[in-house]
Amino acid sequence: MRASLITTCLAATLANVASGAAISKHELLDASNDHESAKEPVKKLIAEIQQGLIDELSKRGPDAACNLDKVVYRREYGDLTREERLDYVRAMQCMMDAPAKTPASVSPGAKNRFDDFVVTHIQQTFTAHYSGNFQAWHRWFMHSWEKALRDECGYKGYQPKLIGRTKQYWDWSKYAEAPQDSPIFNGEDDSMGGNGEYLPDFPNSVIVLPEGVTGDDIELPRGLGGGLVTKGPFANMTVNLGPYAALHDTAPNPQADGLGYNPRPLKRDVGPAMNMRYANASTLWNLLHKPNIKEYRLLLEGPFNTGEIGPHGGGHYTINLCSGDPGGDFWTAPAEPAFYLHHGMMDRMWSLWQAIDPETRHVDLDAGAYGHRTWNNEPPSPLTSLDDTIDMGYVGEGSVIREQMSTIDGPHCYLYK
Ligand SMILES: *[C@@H]1O[C@H](CO)[C@@H](O)[C@H](O)[C@H]1NC(C)=O
Ligand SMILES: *[C@@H]1O[C@H](CO)[C@@H](O)[C@H](O)[C@H]1NC(C)=O
Ligand SMILES: [Cu+2]
Repeated sequence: MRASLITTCLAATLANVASGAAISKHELLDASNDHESAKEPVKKLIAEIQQGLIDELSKRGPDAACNLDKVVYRREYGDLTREERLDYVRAMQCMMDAPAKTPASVSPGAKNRFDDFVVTHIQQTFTAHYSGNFQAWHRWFMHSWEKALRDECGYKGYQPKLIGRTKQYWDWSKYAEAPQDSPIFNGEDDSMGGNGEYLPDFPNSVIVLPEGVTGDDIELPRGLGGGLVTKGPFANMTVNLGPYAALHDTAPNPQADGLGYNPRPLKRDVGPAMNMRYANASTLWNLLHKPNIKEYRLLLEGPFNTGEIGPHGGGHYTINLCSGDPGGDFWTAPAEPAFYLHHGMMDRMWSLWQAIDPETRHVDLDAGAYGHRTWNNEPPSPLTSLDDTIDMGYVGEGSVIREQMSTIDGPHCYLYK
């Protein structure tokens, strides 16, 4: 199964790589003006959908479990105040300092509370991606993260109307031309840490098509880092788990399941190429116009075994495919501090898309091959149902998919700004 997502780092030296020149912002924009021209229409469309959600909540009475008075908002990371960002960083570091709940017999690599989340994700990667529970599972995973931050680390970002809960998100389109300079990766003390140190001789990212699949491999310019993260709160952070997939220059995990202890420093190669190619403003526009969950998922994640990886893959791999460690490894991705901002955006887009046609989109899970219990229905499995359970392992309580279909019903009461 590993083969289906194989990516390699071609030891290529394209002219711009050898000379160390950064990819030009204009080169990318000139390739297509979609991103630029989609920015305003997307903003308007999202504002309209959000207004609809507010109207809906304002019709609910004072006794409703979720209404306009109770709802909380999750905001874009760059839109938080400095104090809010610092509190988020502090709470995440507190999770890294707290003991793991996962027993060493389950995962010798789980060294702290932050790692518990990585373990659960690695264990369930093949049933929680390209599968029917993908979005519901990650919505609950995010909720569990937020709850642990609040209950175990005193995270304050939960007061209604003052501060969004976590699920601060990263609007992919907002910094697509230069994500390395965004408030998320700029290396300031209120960021998720800086880019990796710039390594001049560094491979590009190549998405290799599996044998038998027609089309060309997709090669994208490397990012502007490649080495260790040396700035910001997560400089010198130790990654304990994974990788599961092969990463450039990273020793394999001592266990085949990726759960062994493999301490190493955080690495990134953040840059615009991946972000612009897969997660620009026109991508958001296209996503919001998909007529059903099957087509939505096909754009979000790309058709299986093709070079298209959609904004889900594009956001992950903006940290970089081959050298982002652990950001480039699908399985170990939650060990990358920016993971939760990326999946906040995933959850935001799903909730906005759902709100366009709630009657259908809060119940319809059939996403074709992506609607089954296993990854791309391999090995063949039943379709996911709303009654299927969600297991969070040592992270926290489980749930049921039905409870995850709306952000303003069941256990949830939040909107995105
Ligand atoms: C990271 O580690 C290096 C080498 O041990 C040290 O020189 C540097 O000050 C550390 N940086 C931070 C931000 O802790
Ligand atoms: C923006 O994303 C779309 C996919 O949603 C892609 O087809 C297009 O080429 C991207 N634009 C740029 C400038 O890369
Ligand atoms: Cu995931």
